[in-house]
Amino acid sequence: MHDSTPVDANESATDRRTFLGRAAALSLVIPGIAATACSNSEQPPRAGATTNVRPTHNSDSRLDSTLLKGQRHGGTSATGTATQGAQSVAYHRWDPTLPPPSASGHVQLHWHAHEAPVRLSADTVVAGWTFEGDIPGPLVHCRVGDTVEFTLTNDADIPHSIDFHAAQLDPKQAFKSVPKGQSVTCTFKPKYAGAFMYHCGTSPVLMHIGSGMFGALIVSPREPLPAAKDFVLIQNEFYLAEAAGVPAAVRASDYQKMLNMIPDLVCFNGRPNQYLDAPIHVKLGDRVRFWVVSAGPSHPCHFHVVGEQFDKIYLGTPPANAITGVQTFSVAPGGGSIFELVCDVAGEFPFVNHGFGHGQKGAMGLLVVDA
Ligand SMILES: [Cu+2]
Repeated sequence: MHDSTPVDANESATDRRTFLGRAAALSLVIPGIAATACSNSEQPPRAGATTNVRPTHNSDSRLDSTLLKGQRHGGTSATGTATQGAQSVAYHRWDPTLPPPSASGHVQLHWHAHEAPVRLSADTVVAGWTFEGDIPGPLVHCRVGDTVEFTLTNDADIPHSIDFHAAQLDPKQAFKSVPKGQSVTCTFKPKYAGAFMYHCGTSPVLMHIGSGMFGALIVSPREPLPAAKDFVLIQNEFYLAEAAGVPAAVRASDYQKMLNMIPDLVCFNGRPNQYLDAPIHVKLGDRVRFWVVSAGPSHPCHFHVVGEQFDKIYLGTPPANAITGVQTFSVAPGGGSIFELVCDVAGEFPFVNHGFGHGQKGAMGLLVVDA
């Protein structure tokens, strides 16, 4: 499902040196402390790597804000390998189908953080910061109480990290940033069912989510929910610079635009209007369940299905806290909600962000109910 297009290892030049200079200002070092739930692989520093460093932190912590106050960081995602080979990157539809949960109850994941160009449409490729080479990152499905054992290895020149909203862990350990070539591992058992975001938590977190480092971990309850066609929709915004300064047709993510919060594109599953172009099909009589995550980085998703009403929305962990007969419901950035509808009418039903300034920028799709 997730293309991982090879990228050219040759890195160019001035941009990279400039960026590395900035990255050095943010350089992080991992203390030799192993937490019970999380550890960091210790490796010798690379030649030229700084060792006179400040403590590990992540941007969700007060410590992080303090440490980074007034420091510079790169304002563009066009770093390292993010633009290399962009012209040949293929488009693929991001499959919204929820895969079955792990049968073993043990989910073992080892992902890589790396920079890679990602094609959003026929004419737009972004310089992405990614988990596993795609935006969003891999879709994960488990059940409450399963064991999730996760390792992130950072292949990029700047530090990255993971922050699982489905977990309850000490963020200073489990979600800490790791420099290039190092890994961080954490293990947890999701306590609640729901549609949970994960993202890179490295400062500035706005830049890392805004450049593509986010995804969804879906946690089903132990007792299965009513049979349904299950789909995952992760809404995010892209804030894109003009193509100048990077290879033609590659758009870098622009930090200043992220701060201004006026996106160029708002997408379900990383591509504008992809489910208008290739709709989601179900059959008359089906129950449809949308697991909707708002990855942001800054805007909510006001989720609505034109011509339908939601039979249920779970306000908390399902199956508890369901409300019924709902027309539109907002999912906060960093949040997730579960929407169910019963397809008792055949036809084509647009699903939209009913905040139409954002719907119009790509957060629309089509649910086709075939008779
Ligand atoms: Cu990151």
